Amino acid sequence: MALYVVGDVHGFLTQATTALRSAGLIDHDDSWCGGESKLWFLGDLTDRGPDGIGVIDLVRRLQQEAAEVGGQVGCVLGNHDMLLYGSKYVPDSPVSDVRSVIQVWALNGGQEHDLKALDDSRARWLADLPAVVLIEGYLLLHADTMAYLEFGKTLDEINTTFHDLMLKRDPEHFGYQTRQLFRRFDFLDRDQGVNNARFLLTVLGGKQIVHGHSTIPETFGISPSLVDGPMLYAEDLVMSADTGLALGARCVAIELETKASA
Ligand SMILES: [Mn+2]
Repeated sequence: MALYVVGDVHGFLTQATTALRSAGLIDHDDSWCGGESKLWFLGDLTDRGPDGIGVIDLVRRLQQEAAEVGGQVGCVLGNHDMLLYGSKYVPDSPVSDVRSVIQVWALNGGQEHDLKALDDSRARWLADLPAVVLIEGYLLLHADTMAYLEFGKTLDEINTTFHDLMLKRDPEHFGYQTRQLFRRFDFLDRDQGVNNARFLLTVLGGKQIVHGHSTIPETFGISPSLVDGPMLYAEDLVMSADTGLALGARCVAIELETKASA
């Protein structure tokens, strides 16, 4: 049983299917052929790229196909997934004193055709995504931030808080809470990064944090064309998995070491 993660796809559907095909998870028809493998996306399926809705639909279909053969496909909630969702239901909810949800979404690569095509079924699927997942000892989350602990002190508490936030669609809170997931670099800090990572793993469990959100080229100063896999840092307690598709990097399905694969 293998475990794969994919960082922020951001609407780059073709790049995502290419990556999944070369990992042997989908076939030439884009159908699941990964058997009992597990595949987790790290959030931000939409915005920036050409076909965010196509990416949502791909993940949903693979989720079904994988489940039918004992595999698993999942996704954790990203800030862009929240912004797209919020742009449909609470567009005027303030994110800051001067910006609303739909303004922040539009300024950060929001695509009008994605918003138009976000029907209730797709939106409900987004609302049901977990924010944090512990699988095979890996703590999967979207953003490299300690802000998750402001939503709860256990995985269940955090996920329930996000779920309620999505379902309630309360314009007073939605934007401000979404903003918490804009935060980043909490594990990169020279003094506190390792301590932060260790603390989060102690509270929520797991041996390594795996995140998207902050691209490897921007975070580590690497040319996008040279990024061909994840980046470990903070004494290897943290893995950065966002290769930076919107910067021109390729999409990579990263295989994580599991007891079965070791
Ligand atoms: Mn992102």
